[in-house]
Parts: sequence; C-alpha cells; structure tokens
Amino acid sequence: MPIEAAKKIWMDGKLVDWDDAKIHVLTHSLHYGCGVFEGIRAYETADGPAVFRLTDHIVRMFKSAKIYLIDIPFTVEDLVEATKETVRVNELPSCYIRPIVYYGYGEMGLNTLPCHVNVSIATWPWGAYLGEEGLKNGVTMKISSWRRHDPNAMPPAAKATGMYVNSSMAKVEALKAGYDEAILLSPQGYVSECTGENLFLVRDGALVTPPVAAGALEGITQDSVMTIARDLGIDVRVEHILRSDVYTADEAFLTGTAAEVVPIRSVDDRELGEPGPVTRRIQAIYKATVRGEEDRYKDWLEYVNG
Ligand code: PPE
Repeated sequence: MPIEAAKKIWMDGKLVDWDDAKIHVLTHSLHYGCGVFEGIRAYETADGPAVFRLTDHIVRMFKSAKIYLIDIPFTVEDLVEATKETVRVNELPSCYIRPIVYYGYGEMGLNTLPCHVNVSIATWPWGAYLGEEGLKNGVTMKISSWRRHDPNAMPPAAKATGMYVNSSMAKVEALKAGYDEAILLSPQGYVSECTGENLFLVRDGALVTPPVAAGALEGITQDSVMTIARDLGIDVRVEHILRSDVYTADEAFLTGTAAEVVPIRSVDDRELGEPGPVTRRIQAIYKATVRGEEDRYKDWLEYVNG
C-alpha cells in the first residue's frame, strides 16, 4: 500500500514539507544498512491524540544506537518532544510514527566513526498492518526457510535498518507461498519471532513467548500484552518454543506496534482455528488501552497536546 502523505517531516531539528524531506543518493546508511529506527503509533483518545509508550520507544532507539556505537546528537527528551510536535503539526488524529537515525552524506566505506548522524521523524496514517480481515479472523503463517540472525552476526536486540533484509526475505517467501506472514527460527532452531512482530502461544491457559535469546526483539507490545495478561491472572512464561509447539498450541497470536494483536489461524497448514477466547480478550483490552479507555494503563499514553 502506498504511503499516504502527511504535511511535515521532522529532519534534524526542523519541520520540513513532506515533499522536501529528501536525502542524497550517497547517504551512507542506504549503502550499508547501518541505521536504527522505531515504529510507534499515536491513537485518537478522548483527550486528543496520544502516543502509545512514546518514551519507551525512544529509549529503545537509544539502546539500538548504543549497540551500533551510533552517537545520536539529541537527547531522549528532545526526540520525545520532537515526536509530539510532528504528530501535532500533521493534525492526524491517529497515525504511525517512524523515527530513524542514519548515517548521512559525506563518507563512504565501512568505518562509520567519522559519519554524520542524522535523525528524522515521519508520521502517516497506517491502517491494519496485516489487513482488517487478519485482525478480525486471524492470519496464516509459514515457518520460514530463512533463519533469524545469529546474535553474533547481527544483534536482533537492536532495531536496525539492515536487519530487515532478513525479515523481507521471509515475508516475500511466505507471501509467494500463499501465506500471510512468516515465523522465523533462531540459528539453533527455536522459534524466534515473526518478520515484524513477536509471537505468543496459549498452552493450557498460560501465555508462552520466546526469550530475547532466541533472537527476538524485546517488543513493547509484547511487554504490554504480558502486563495485561498477568493483570488478568494469566500465567505468562518466557521460554524456548519448538516448531511443533506452535502446531499444537491451543491458540496463537502475534504482537507489534504496526500489527497490534493479531490472531493466528494456521501454521504450515496446521489449523489452529478461529481466534480463541484468550486471544480475543487480550486483543480487546489492548485495543481499549491504546485509546485511553483502560484506567489501569493510562500511564502508557503520552498526550500530544499539553
Ligand atoms: N519483532 C520485530 C522484528 C519487529 O520489527 C517488531 C516491530 C516487533 C518484533 C514488535 O515490536 P513492538 O512494535 O515494540 O511491539 N515492527 C515494527 C516495524 C514494522 C514495519 O513494517 O516497519 C512495528 O511494528 O512498528
């Protein structure tokens, strides 16, 4: 789906017109894939647009940058404010937000130390990432033939731009084979995560999700869902999952900022069936939470106005 243009994009401290937010073809990160980014959502609430767990996302971007020795020329507070300002000026009641830190124009070659670091924040309306139908009735998954990165080759803990070559390979493979989305295994063969989402199974009433050590990003939606589930009295376990565990799960769903909470209908043609009661319950609470309708989780909302 083509991007729906908004009005302004924040670039290195200035708001520029959408059509003028351009960079040089010799931008370092375009060639070598060394940059870090975030995916955040702002939702319409009774008190105006609110960004869901904004500070947590920006803090994660700084951690990603630290892993890559990228020195961001702004503070967490600067980028939190810049994000709010960008959402405000674009006047979108709800939107997706993409902050990105990248090496700009001026250097070539693999030594990143002399490179200039640029930061940009864009917002645009982005609907159901895996489709309305997927959100409602569930998606079909394929275990990818591509493995997730070895943490000593490319650390999955960092949300780095170049990492996503692996995700795109898995995504395209799954789509071409007629599935909606892929599940990737770690180099050791444990279930890791999906191309842009974390994975949860429901087994005997408990939630199970793979550990970071299986090559998964520490998802903020994953963390929100774990908190919601624990508050519901559901047992939550972070442990290694085998491919066969996914086939025999009582329920399964994936989580991500873009995707939100999406039920899984089948994996490698093994039917899990209609979205189950635990998935439905968590999906409904998450939906209400991001819109500021759950008092218990109001602290997760960072309002754009005031
Ligand atoms: N794993 C991966 C690999 C991933 O990219 C994401 C987010 C997650 C897990 C879930 O993390 P969190 O959003 O903190 O719950 N993927 C982002 C990028 C999607 C894109 O297509 O671009 C997102 O959901 O914004």
